[in-house]
Amino acid sequence: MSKIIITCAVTGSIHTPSMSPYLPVTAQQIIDNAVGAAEAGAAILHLHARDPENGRPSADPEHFMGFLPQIKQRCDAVLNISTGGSATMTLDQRLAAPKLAEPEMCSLNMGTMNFALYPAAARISQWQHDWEKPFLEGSDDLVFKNTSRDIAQILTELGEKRGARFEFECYDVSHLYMLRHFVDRGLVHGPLFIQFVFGVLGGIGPDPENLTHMKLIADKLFGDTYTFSVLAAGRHQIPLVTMSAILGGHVRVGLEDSLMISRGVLARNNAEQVAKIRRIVEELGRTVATTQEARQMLDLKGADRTGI
Ligand code: KMH
Ligand code: ZN
Repeated sequence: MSKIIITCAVTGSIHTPSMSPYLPVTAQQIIDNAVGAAEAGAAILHLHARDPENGRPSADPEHFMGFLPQIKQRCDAVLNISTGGSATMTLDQRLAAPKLAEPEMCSLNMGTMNFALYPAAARISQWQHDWEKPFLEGSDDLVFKNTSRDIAQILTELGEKRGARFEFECYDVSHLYMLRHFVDRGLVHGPLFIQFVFGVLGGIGPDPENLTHMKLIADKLFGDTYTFSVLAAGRHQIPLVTMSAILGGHVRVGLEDSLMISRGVLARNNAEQVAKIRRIVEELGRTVATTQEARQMLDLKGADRTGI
């Protein structure tokens, strides 16, 4: 089996500060968490930004540049900037920072969907910031927009023009066919790095049968031109990424996807989750890929060719 790439998604735009005191919000918290995750074995760092004043998801390039250079100085991990941002942002807002930073890697969400966060609101009694409750509760009428035109624009602006390669976020089987469509249009070229996303309310459920089915269809559509990784939300994170490691896939952890380190116990930082999945995959006999091995496997342009 190939070496296994560990991705760490440091803060994201799903969880809010009232859910965990350990959610990285300020530039320094994001830097320390990212570097700690890299030191624990993460070869790729998947990065969103937040307003340091209140922890709200931010698309502001200033917020991204408040941590990207320092992370780059302190570790050699691949910097992967989200083009998903938050479902509340316009596409232009979501692309502002990655167009400026010209990273080696960006996420690319392969379909429009519901992105229902509101069930989490019911579990919070003490709100730290006034934006949190309406942000979560308003997601019952929120569309995470990723039309074919949006996808083509991201591929052109960040891939063709700026040399980024992609973490293709596939939340359902249909997204695999959309990715195949862009391969057929000549806008996407291998090696493909496909992130199977499980457990987002609006995407495919976190059932093991869905992982084997997504892999079956991806094998059929992409053959040996792809490798897959798995992320799963909340309590499903470790079981499903472990299953991915068993099936020869890569893994993604991080506080973007789950705030927990074990049942009922909050993770104090991202490195704890990276260390946990590293222990598991090494016990399974997998060898963790270095940052350079990840770059070679995914045909990335190199850290010296970014705008960071
Ligand atoms: N938040 C994850 C479920 C992105 O940033 O582009 C998927 C994700 C999307 O990370
Ligand atoms: Zn993300």
